[in-house]
Amino acid sequence: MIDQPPAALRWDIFCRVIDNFGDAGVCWRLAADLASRGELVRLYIDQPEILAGLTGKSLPASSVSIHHWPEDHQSFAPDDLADVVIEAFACDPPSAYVLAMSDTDRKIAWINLEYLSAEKWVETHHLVASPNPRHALTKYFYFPGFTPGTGGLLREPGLIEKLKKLEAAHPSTGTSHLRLFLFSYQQPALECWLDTLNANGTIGTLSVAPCPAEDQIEKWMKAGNAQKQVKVEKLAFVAQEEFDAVLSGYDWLFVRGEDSFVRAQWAGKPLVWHIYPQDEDTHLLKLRAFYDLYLDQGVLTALQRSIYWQFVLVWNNADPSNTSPEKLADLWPQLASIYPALLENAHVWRSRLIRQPDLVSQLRDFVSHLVKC
Ligand code: TRH
Repeated sequence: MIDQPPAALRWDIFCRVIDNFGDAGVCWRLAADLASRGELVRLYIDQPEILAGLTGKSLPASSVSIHHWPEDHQSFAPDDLADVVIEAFACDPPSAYVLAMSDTDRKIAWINLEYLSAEKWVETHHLVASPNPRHALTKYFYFPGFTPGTGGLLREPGLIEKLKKLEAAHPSTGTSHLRLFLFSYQQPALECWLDTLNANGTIGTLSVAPCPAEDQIEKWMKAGNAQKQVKVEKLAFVAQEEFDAVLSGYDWLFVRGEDSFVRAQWAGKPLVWHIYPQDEDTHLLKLRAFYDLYLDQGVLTALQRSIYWQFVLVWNNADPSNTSPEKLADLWPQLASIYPALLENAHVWRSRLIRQPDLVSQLRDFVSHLVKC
């Protein structure tokens, strides 16, 4: 007997943009991945204009339908509701939508897709049920993550094959000509790092994606810092599906937020993460938790791990009294000199991630039980 593919489900993804590109970027990647597996996806977003740069011009007709966040007065009939409702980052679907969910007999799976973190507690909170205080509805926390007890990472079908082709097309130039990619927030240590690159006789290219660091670099250059060996170039913003090809052309990836940080891991290159700053420095716990895992692949020595971690701390202005930007003058040459080990570490880490089921496979599996029961 031939196995029938599971019937497509209708998915509604709700996204509110807090800032930058990450909220829309994660939701778009999820939506496109689901659609590529035959699911029917609607993406409700409060700032659809942000998607223009991410989706590029050619949105395939088969894929995702994009809708403005529903107006307050909009009501929903049972047929308007999806089989699976994803609220991204606890954004709360419109109350009329929730009311309609509570009024129907249909089994609708309601998921809160949370932020990515490597912290240990994520494993115990993943898939925990959260009963609604007002309606007979249950929402489930879904935590992406790096370990088997979590919801995994977005990794669309065909990504690994695509990366292999990209790697063959952009072989590393070794350490003689550094190719550096930068996509960061306002970066207090940037000027010191640029000085260090120049003073150090590093030869290479620093390519800067559209981000606040561009203005800083411009000011630094206007202040009489001629480009010496390291040539600085500005990159245009590319559509999300072209972003992996951009990353694959570099040896070092200085990335930020959530989605570019994950893509840098798939690219398998040493990455310096500029984490999104949070109140009360909670982001530093996330930063530590990730690098604790990432650096512990049995590849790097204790000294190499320490150099990497110190560099990351300064890059994130983690403890301004202790991590002054000037430290980069010492740390960068040390970090650059261990590049081959860092590259191997990045490869081993990626292989480990690939062995785990991806986020969409796990999510589909989980919701398939909820919509049936
Ligand atoms: O833009 P980010 O900083 O996003 C965020 C937000 O600040 C958000 O509020 C916060 O919750 C989250 O981080 C953790 O960084 P991120 O996540 O890397 O998103 C950038 C997106 O832009 C990502 O999907 C990749 C995409 N991108 C392109 O598609 N093309 C490009 O040329 C570039 C530079 C990025």
